[in-house]
Amino acid sequence: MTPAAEASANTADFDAIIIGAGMSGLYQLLRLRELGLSVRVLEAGTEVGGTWYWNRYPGARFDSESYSYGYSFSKELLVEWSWSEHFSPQPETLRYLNHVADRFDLRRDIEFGARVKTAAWDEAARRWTVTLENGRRLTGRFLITAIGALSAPTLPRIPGRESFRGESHHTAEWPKEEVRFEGKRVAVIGTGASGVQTIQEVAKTAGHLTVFQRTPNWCAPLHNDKIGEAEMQAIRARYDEIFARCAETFACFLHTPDPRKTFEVSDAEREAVFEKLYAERGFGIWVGNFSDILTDKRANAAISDFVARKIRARVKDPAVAEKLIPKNHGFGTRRVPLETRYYEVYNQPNVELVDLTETPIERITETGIRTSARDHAFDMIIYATGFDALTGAFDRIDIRGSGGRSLKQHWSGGAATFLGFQSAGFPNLLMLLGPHTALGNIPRSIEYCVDWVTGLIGFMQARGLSRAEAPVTSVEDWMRTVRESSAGLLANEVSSWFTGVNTNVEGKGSRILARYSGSAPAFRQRADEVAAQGYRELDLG
Ligand code: N01
Repeated sequence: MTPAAEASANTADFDAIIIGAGMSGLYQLLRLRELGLSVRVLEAGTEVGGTWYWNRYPGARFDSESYSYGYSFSKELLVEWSWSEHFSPQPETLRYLNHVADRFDLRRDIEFGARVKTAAWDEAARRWTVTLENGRRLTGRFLITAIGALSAPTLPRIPGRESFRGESHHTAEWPKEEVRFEGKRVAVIGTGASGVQTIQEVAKTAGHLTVFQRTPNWCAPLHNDKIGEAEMQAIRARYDEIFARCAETFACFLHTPDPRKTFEVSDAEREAVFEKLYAERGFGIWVGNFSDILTDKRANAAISDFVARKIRARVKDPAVAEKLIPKNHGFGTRRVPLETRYYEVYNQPNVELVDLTETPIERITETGIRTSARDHAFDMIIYATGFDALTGAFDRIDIRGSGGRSLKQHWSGGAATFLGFQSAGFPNLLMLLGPHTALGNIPRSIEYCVDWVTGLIGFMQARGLSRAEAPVTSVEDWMRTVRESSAGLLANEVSSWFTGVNTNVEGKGSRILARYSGSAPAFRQRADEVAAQGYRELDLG
């Protein structure tokens, strides 16, 4: 046999290849099996779980309510599973996803330790050829990416990083073995949602913890609590109501915005609303607040001032409190980390805050971190430095569409998609949580996207169609909606992954239209219309 013939004989062929066995990949597998398709899921990790497999850093947990976060598609699953906390810790969520994989017998179609390196569209065969890092090849009619929006971890570009002789871990690549902090001098770089959760946990046992903060974030209390059996029973009885609520809210959380504007009420009433939200569980203070806090500067200043006062009240040293209060962006214009005694950590004698705007990091040394002020010695450095969000996981696979066009190249000035599901020039590539899909409470978005993709494939199957591509006109149309829905948001003026900025990634230093900021119901309405009209906005053949 010629090498080419041999390669082709060894190439397993499927109706659909799914990349990733996280929450999206698992549910997509289940739905495509129902259509009778042959499916192979390729998972880089050694277990199911995706985000909840990789992010095992200390203190990792949901910050949307557990019972609004789990899958809703199976009544049996809802009945048999108990959440032990209002905001489930990572080990429990990983157990849950393993339970789902077992319950629906999903593992037999999942290949673990299978990291996808390249994917190329073959127009003549109307198939994708996928190559793994180990050299194996597979082909599939459809290629479905279930690779997550926040799954490509990034390390800071600080000189000397490789020279550090102690332990170092990125939060999203945390080891499976237990990592202990007792008696150790630990550094955490980064104060986003991952950093905040890590810091408040590590501070409990570390000999000394130094937090390196470049930009403080506006954090609000999580108010987590245990869920007893009786309370879980009551939650089970309300599942229909819970998911119906998630389906109607802006970002699929349980909290609905107050329809009033910030200054429509008296000063006393406004203060009382803020106090109530600050004392309540979850994201209410962000997404259940007065309707104009994210668009009106004066309204935003009011809630920012309220949270700043809380920080000052909770942090004993006024100079430290001031460093923890954001000065270059308002409350909610970046992702709000939810915290549990985070600010009190800075009252502990074993915790120190280094403000990198005053004393930037110059380099990592063999023994620790050198700032412009001095050398800090460490046994461990934790990088809570985030992700190449939204497009990073795509960029890490060499994806080639029609005529060998590279997706990374195609998106180099910013991604362009039709509803986040497809990009022009990449037939039969279907993206779950692709750029410009509605995000919010992620599993709610996942279930919708998987159902939509399943609907499209079922539609094509029933009509003997084998090729689907979003034409440029449809992409342009959706991108117009994306632009319009983002107009007037204060978040547009702030650098964060919301606006596509990651200073650790070449070419991602400036703000772009990185995500869809309209409501989830509006997104679903648009995508439902596309389906109801027979996917006329796609080129099907
Ligand atoms: O990442 P981030 P994350 N030198 O990008 C700093 C989701 N999530 O992993 O702000 C010094 O928010 C960076 O500083 P700056 C959630 O959607 C969910 O924390 O760029 N510092 C920032 O402080 C979240 O939004 C959950 O100035 C550097 C931090 O690192 C998203 O994931 C839990 C630096 C990165 O923060 C990402 O959160 C956790 C450098 N060179 C995460 N480079 C839950 O649902 C970066 N930083 C519970």
